[in-house]
Amino acid sequence: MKFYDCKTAPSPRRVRIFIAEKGIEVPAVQVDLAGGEQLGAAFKKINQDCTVPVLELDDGTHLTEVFAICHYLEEKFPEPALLGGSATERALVVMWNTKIESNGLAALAETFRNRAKGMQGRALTGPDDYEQIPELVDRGRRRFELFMGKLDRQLQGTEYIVGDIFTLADISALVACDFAAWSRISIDDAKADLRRWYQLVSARPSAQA
Ligand SMILES: N[C@@H](CCC(=O)N[C@@H](CS)C(=O)NCC(=O)O)C(=O)O
Repeated sequence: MKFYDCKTAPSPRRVRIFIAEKGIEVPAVQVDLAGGEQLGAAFKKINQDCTVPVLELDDGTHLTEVFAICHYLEEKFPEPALLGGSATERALVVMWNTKIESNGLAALAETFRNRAKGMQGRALTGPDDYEQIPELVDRGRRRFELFMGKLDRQLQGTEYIVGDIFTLADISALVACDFAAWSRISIDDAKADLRRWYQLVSARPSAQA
């Protein structure tokens, strides 16, 4: 296997944490996103969507999308389970991971990509250029702040997002909370359960990945 990574980007970090929790070694190559390597002909052959992470399998298959990569790694390296144990847990992990992607990470990307100078003309990932829409900066911020309230309510009375087990949902939410800092969004004092959870998951060695 070969892992196409970018040390500074949030999406591949989700996979790096997943790999660290599994205790496996996957050789990684860094893709220079700031330099536009993802838009070049060589990388387009690997992923026509021009994004990282990508996991290259030994038969040459390229897996893109964080969830697809984690799903594959969970099948190949089942322990420790990071996508849930029972049918209900597995469904809840998919459910929360989907919510975190669409209401959390996408909201933050909206804020960041429509504001940052370096993202002018690159407001969306992919091979096609999109201009920034300044109105989306505040909307994305508001969406994420409201979503943190939902996470806080979900965490009332549970250690992790899906009950008492650490899962991909926690990994995705941790990466989202750290990505939020890029837009100077932090967890306010009123969200006591979210703060408690953030300290817990940030203290895991895998959070350094
Ligand atoms: N839905 C994708 C999102 C991947 C993504 O957005 N990756 C970003 C880095 S966080 C990227 O490759 N950006 C390239 C660019 O900005 O051109 C996934 O789950 O893997």
